[in-house]
Amino acid sequence: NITVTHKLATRLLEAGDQPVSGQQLAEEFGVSRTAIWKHMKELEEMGYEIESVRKKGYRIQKSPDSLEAFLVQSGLKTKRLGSRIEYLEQCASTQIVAHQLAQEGALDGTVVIADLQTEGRGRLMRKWDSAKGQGIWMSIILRPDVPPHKAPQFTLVAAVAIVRAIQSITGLEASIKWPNDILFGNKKATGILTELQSDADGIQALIIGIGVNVNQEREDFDAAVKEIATSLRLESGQAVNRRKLVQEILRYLEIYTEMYIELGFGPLKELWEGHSATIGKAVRARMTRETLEGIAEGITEDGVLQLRTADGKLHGIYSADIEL
Ligand code: BT5
Repeated sequence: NITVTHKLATRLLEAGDQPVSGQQLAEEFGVSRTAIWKHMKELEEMGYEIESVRKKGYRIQKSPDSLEAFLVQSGLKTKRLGSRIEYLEQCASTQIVAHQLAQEGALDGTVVIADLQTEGRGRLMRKWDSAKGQGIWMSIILRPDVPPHKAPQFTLVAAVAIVRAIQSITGLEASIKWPNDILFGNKKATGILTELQSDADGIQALIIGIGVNVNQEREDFDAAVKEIATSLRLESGQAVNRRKLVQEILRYLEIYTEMYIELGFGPLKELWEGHSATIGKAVRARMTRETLEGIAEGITEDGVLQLRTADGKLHGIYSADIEL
């Protein structure tokens, strides 16, 4: 049965390099050693490489790059985020699924992850290219007790969390383009989409959508984004373990959202500025009604971009597409 196999995988993943003996596993799981051996064969069929160390036991050498819930949860170092994970092989958009779950009462910290999105979306209903098995396509439901106008700040908080997580797993230094892009040079590796369910009482749920290009090669991108997109693999020259990156993103996101809720945006503003690709630069800000050019001087305590135009005027920008 699949659940014992999953639990075995979790047990061995948590043991890391340390082999666990068949005898011990048999005792822990209340089954025979032959049964344990059969489960190991099942794991191998699922794509695990298992080493059996003489006289010492079993150890996982390689696990499949799968984002199934039990795998993401094993070794996850969070209290709230990911306490419930809905993994889908395929869906239209994890945002749609998460909105639905939030409406049905899903708790703070619920995460929806898909291996493939057929209608992944960006802001203003733009398309988000979500190749199968090669990225992290996930939506996180938060239920913070903050007023609705603070929702956009969560995009900035998430950006800091993702940049830190990418650095911790790959050593790569990405930069943030206000408000929601994570870049290497001028190519986009990650987009963030924060959406809101609110009523007269305030925020009911925040749905933070995160799309990270992880293991795409150049030809894996849609023609529409081939020239403007990059992946962690393209940047580092190596395949990156998506499961570990998801775990690290959730860990940092939990730390930083808690910091934000307790202390406000102040301490995060500094972290954000430290990773910013926008501040101090000449930029063009395209908004629905107008386009402004000027120097991006900074962001306010509320995360609003401050743009100084040639006439010396300082403009507060709440939402725009920025060209560097
Ligand atoms: C974003 O919008 O960058 C937000 C993307 C959020 C995606 C996640 S995936 C999980 C969750 N479920 C969803 O359905 N969405 C979220 P925006 O700033 O509007 O940028 C969209 C633009 O980025 C597009 O118009 C393309 O130019 C470009 N783009 C599309 N796919 C891309 C990709 N995979 N990599 C880099 N750029 C891409």
